[in-house]
Amino acid sequence: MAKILNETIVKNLPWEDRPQGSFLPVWRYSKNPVINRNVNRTIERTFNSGFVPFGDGFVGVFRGDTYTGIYKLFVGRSKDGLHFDIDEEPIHFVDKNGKLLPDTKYSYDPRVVKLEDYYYVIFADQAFEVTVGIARTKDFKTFEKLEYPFIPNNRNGALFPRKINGKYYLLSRPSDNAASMFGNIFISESTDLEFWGHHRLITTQGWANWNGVKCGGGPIPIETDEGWLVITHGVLYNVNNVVYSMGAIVLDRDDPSKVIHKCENFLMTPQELYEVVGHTPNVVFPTNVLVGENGKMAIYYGAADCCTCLAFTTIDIIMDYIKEHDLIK
Ligand code: BMA
Repeated sequence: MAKILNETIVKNLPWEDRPQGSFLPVWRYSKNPVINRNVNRTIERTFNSGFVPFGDGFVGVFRGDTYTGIYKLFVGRSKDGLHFDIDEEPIHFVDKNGKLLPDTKYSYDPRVVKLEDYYYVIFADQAFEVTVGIARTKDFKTFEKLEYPFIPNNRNGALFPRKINGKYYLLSRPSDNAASMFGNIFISESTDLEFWGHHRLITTQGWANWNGVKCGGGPIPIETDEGWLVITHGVLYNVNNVVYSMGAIVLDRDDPSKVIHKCENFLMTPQELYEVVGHTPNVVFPTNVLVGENGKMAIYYGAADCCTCLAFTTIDIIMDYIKEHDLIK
C-alpha cells in the first residue's frame, strides 16, 4: 500500500468511483469535458493547465488559446474544481523589483506547485524561442518572473514540491522550436532556483511503443513512501500523425535522478470523441493532479488541444499497475 506524503489533502476533491468491473488504472469523469470551448470573451479554448487548492476553493493558471490564435496564461478560480471563473485579461509578469516586464509572444502548458512560501508556475515561454519559464506568486495577482533555468529550446518543466537533500529539482524536456519529433526527460538541480545544473537524463523516448517519438513530464511529481510518482505524456507517431498518451515512472525518493519503476503500458490513451477530434486529434496531455483522502487522485488533462478534462485513480491502483507492468525488474 503506497502512501502519498506531504500533499495538501483536498477535502472536496472532484471524484467518481471506478466503474464496476473496470480493469483500467485510470477512469474518465463521466461529465467530461470539465471546461468546454468559448470559455469567455478572450479565451476560445483552455487545456493543459495547472491548479492548486487555495483559500476555500481552487485557483488555476490556465493556458488560454485566444480568439487571436495566440496562447497566454490566465488566472481562474473555482469553489469545486469543476466550474471555473477565468479572467479575461492574461497574466502580465513583473521582475524581482516589481517592474512590469514586456509580454512574451506566447506562454503555455503551466503547472502550479506550492513550494515553501510561494506558488510557482512553470510553463513554456517564448523567450526568443521556447524555453521553460518560472514565475512565483503568493496571491495569484502579482506574478514575479524568475530567470529562465535553461536556454531555448526546452519545455514541460515540472518543479518538485520540496527540496531534496538541500537541492531544488526540475524536470524538463529539451526540444526544438516546433513540434519536436524527439523528447526525453531530464532532471536538473539548483540551490537557489536561479542557477540550474547537474543535468541528468532520466529516460529516453521509446521505452515503450506508445512513447516512440517522445516522452515528457506531466504534472508536478507526487511524493510517496515508495518514491516520486511522475505522470508523463508519451507520443507515438503513426501514418496518420501523433498520438499523445498518459504514462508513468517512479523516481527514487532521495535521488530523483534514479528511475526505479517504468511502466510499459500507457495509463490512458485517446478514446473518447473529445480526445480524438479537435485542433490536434488524439491527445491526452496530463498537467495536474489533486490529491484527496484515502489516496484518491484527480488528474486534469488537456484533450485534443481543445478542452480540459478530468480522470481519476488512487495511489494504490496506479502504483500496483506500474509495478505489474514494470520494465525495471
Ligand atoms: C505539445 C505541446 C502541447 C500540446 C501537444 C499536442 O508539443 O505543444 O501544448 O498539447 O503538443 O499538440
